[in-house]
Amino acid sequence: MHVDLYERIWMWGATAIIVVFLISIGVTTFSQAFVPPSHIETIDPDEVRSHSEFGEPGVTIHADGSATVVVQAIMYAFLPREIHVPRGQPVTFRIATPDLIHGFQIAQTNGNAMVVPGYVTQFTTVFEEAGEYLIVCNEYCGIGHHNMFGTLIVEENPSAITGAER
Ligand SMILES: [Cu+2]
Repeated sequence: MHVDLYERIWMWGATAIIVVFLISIGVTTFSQAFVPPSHIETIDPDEVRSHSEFGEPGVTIHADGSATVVVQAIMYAFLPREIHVPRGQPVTFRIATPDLIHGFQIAQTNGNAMVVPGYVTQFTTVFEEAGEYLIVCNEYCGIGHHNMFGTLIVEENPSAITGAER
């Protein structure tokens, strides 16, 4: 079958672009820990506020130095409003909402997930630099959406984190 030269150039060009995209997805998946956030764990939105875990959001530091952060995303805040986590340790975020879809984006990090009613959003990341980070809701959630933010403080010294995170 005869394929015109220009046609062939376009076909090879399109194929090359697809290959580049697939490689970039693969590279970012493994080098930058881009992962799907959901672990397909469900939760009744009506029970989030009184839930044994999500009803008392906060930070738990484990014996190995890693941390688990339980967050309630509500109209229009993240609870706890200020989150303290250790630097250089795996930090697992577990987030649920009692109302509607929110975003949970930790600016200037790879922490960025959707919070969907009925599901527990979970992801794990490591913060290599101590400092203060802004957490924003990046899914429009209503009239107070622009006020929906929180603060993440990555502590150089984990012993500074003492149960005052509520
Ligand atoms: Cu929101």
